[in-house]
Amino acid sequence: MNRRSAVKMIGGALTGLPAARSLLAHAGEAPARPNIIFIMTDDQRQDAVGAYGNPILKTPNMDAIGGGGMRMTEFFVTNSLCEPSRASFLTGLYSHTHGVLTNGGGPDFSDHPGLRADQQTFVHLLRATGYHTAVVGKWHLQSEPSGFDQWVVFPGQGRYHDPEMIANGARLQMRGHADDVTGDQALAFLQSRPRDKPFCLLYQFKSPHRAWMPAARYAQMFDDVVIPVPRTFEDRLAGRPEALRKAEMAIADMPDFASRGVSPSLPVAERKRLNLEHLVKNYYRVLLSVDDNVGRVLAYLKANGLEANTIVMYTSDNGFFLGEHGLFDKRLMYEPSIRVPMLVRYPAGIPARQVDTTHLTLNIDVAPTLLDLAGVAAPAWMQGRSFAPILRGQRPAWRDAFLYEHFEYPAEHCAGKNRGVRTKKWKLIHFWEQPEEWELYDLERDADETNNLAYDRRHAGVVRELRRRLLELRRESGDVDPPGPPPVAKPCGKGVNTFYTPTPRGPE
Ligand SMILES: [Ca+2]
Repeated sequence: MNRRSAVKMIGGALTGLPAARSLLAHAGEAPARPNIIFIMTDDQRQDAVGAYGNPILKTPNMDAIGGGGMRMTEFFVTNSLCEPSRASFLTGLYSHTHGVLTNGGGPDFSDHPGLRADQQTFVHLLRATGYHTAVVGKWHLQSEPSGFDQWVVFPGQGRYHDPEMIANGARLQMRGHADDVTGDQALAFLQSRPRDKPFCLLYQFKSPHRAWMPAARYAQMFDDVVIPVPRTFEDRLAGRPEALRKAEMAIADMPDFASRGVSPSLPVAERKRLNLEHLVKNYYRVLLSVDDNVGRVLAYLKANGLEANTIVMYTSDNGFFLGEHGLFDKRLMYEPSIRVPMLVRYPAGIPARQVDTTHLTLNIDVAPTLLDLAGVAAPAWMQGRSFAPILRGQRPAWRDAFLYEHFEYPAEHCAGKNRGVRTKKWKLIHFWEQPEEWELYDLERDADETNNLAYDRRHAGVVRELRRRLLELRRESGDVDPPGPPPVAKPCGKGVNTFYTPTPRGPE
């Protein structure tokens, strides 16, 4: 089956095309309530978007979303891992509340069920008020999609080329690149949807997740570009926790590009440099096919008179290290890992050309925000808060700090369990299993997060205040430690990465 016939088949098979009479009856009628297209990518850090200032990658269609509405710079995930963050976007809850703590698998969380079908999401709530709902592309939660009239998703992580999909339970073999196939499914949904209801489409891409396999048309893109080395590329993690040096996230040790000649026998410096080139170029290449497919859907909205009354929101489930601190992957609380794009366009409801650099907004805020914009009251149990007033150009009183948490350990990458609190100026990070370790960064003076002040006596007062705030944020959201001392961290992986500098800890 080629892609074009697949579009027709899925589009027709899932809903049946609306009757011609129904189409005529509603032609030209704009629904009173806004349509919603929620676009999510996988592992896209904030600056991997042209509009956020990327010097190499051009993303005109992503940029057009923010340009037609608001681009937010202080938008973060509260857990930089795929499944927990996705569940937070859907439910408006922290990981410790919705219960999806990890991506599943491994000795500590083999019974992890994913998001339960009976857990309410903003999609369930919209559907209950008359929205026609769908998800296409990457779902990635262990459990089957729930709350959708239609769903066409990749099993698990999905494949980049000729992916399988599951359409309302039925397995299908697709042809083409995953991002184009996802775009086809989004258009099939839009073309075949009932015209008498507002719609909510979750349009979710596999890119730019591992293994970064570009569409053929972009395979040679950036071949002649030299990727700049991040300022902290040679960071040897001096003064940082042992937990960090044990994390198996060193870009020198990435196995992904062995087939391109990056052999473990090469010197460390050379491996690092080659892996950086391959990683960044392919990460950017797959984002080009995302941008194409964002453009296809924006063009459909325009051509069909849906532009004004459709909310288009663009974000990612977590960020990604591209060589900062000599790392790849995510999980840690450093900025490249937790800061993701947030672009929102809604011409009928929010002004264009806005940039918000002020408010700390979070993945848990998205569910209440979309409900608010759709005129549906967010339930009191949601822990996030609607940022619709900010999108409308108001400046409401807002949070001054947020809680971050990461639980998937021991597991792939061996990133220890950690949580922390971030304000505009400070970030306190706590690896809470024994031996406990702390990090403190002054984000105004040390944006690169290399100077750990947690054990500096002059900052003891700041540490004390942030520890109090961390505890407060946890208690407010129902996260309370069980009685007794914290558990001892289990062993994971090979131990300490040898090419980092072991540094004695400062005073407690
Ligand atoms: Ca992810």
